[in-house]
Amino acid sequence: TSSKIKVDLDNSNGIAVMKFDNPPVNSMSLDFLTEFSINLEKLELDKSCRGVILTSAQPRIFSAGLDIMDMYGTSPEHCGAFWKAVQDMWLKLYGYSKITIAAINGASPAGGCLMALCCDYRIMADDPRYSIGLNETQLGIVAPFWFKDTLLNTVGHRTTELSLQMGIMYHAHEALKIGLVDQLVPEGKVLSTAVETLGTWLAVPGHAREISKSMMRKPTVDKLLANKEADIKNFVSFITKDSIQKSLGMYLAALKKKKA
Ligand code: CO8
Repeated sequence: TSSKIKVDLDNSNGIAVMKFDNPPVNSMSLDFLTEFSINLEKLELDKSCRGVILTSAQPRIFSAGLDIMDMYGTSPEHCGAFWKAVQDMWLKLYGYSKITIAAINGASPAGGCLMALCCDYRIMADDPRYSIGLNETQLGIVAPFWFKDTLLNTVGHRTTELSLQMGIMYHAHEALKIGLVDQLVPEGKVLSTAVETLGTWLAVPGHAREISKSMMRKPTVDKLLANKEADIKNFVSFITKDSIQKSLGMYLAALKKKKA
């Protein structure tokens, strides 16, 4: 299988850039998620790496989120394995010891937004065509508690309530306003700004920063760790329901119709 993620570690500054390269929309399939977690693990163990930037090699799209085809018309066994890969991605990234920055150079719905939210800092392309958010309810599905927690920890209770119930996708400017992203820059500067920003984070004493990060995030991570199996069971029984499969089917049809 060919690689869906390109990793480039600059040994002069310790900054690794992970570029998603899973055309057409960088959907997070089981293969993609597995490759992502392996790469992240390798970089965490690599002493020469000090921070990681996540970005996209595809034009206009950071990531379309979880691959709907892994959840639509697949077996309960497949759904379970897929969900475990989503959990493992989140556990690794949200609890990551090193500095992570999302360089969001395109659309970032659902799982794409989740991945960006797991980073320490988010820089987004200043382009009204790009939007970001947890839009799960629009697909007739429910973002699980740890997706909710990740958003809640970033934008607060009221915004999370509105955001999740309505399944809101925020345009870049709105995302900045509610604190879903930290900074907007012209598209051509997203990656260079991420590198510069990572430099300023690297200037902070690493051990103190790392403990501070863990202090903020560990309770949230521990909540899923304590409920991993139950969360998988829950997902499988929910996603394989006829009514939910029907919703996903309708959503997929609408995606294709939009194009025609
Ligand atoms: N999974 C699988 N296929 C996808 C996905 C996806 N997430 N997104 C797009 N595609 C497919 C499209 O169907 C289309 O296929 P085809 O070529 O066969 O028609 C192809 O990719 C290209 O898509 P578009 O033509 O729409 O490309 P555009 O460049 O016009 O738009 C977007 C790109 C903005 C990314 C657009 O495709 C889009 O909005 N996609 C949907 C994104 C979305 O809603 N993702 C949600 C996924 S669910 C999730 O991440 C969390 C689930 C939590 C589960 C909780 C359950 C309990």
